[in-house]
Amino acid sequence: MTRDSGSLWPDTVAPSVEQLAEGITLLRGFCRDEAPALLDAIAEVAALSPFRRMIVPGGHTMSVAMTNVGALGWTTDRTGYRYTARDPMTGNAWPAMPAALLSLAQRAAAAGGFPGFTTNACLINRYAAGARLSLHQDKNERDYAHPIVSVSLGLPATFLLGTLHRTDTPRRIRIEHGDVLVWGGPARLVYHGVAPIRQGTHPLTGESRFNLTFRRAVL
Ligand code: MD6
Ligand code: FE
Repeated sequence: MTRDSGSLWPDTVAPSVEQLAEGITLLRGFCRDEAPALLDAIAEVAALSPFRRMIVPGGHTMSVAMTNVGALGWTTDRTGYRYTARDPMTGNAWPAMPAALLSLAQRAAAAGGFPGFTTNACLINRYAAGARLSLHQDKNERDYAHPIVSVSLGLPATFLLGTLHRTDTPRRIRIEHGDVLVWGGPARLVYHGVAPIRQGTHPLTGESRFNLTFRRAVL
């Protein structure tokens, strides 16, 4: 099989490193080999803290279903966005971060120029066809010295990469299964989003896309 065969999944191309902006590195294919283990870990998390569609302060229900793993988890309801130590749906602590996830976050951060990253919070997003994430900044962590490591699995996405100014037209970047974005330093508060996911079937995730964003947050 050749690498440019049109019949191949686009996520079978060779891993590569792309600097998208100062502080933003796209590690293409970085976690492709460990994807099955990552998906097993997601299923274990979801068995304890199920995926749910949260309500934003404006009253709308998000199209993306979310859960969390790690000491802290990101949530939203009508009263606002915040990190919590407990899952508001179950009343229990968020599931503990599996070693496989911790290890990936550390290795990817180092490869993206942020050695020594110790994550304590990972938001897990699940997208069905049509689900999207509107332009936002990640600014509930309160300490922006730490990077974010973003892992994509399953169906591809068009990532919208903006600037520090909300009104600038974002670049459109195709993100595939196994790609990892490392995001920090001067880019930490850049606006970004995800265009509506196109219908499809991925051999490992079926009709879904998963995204994990590893952060370091404080309550
Ligand atoms: C997603 N990602 O890819 C959503 N945030 O589904 C994010 O919102 C994100 O990829 C901060 C840093 C990297 C990201
Ligand atoms: Fe984000």
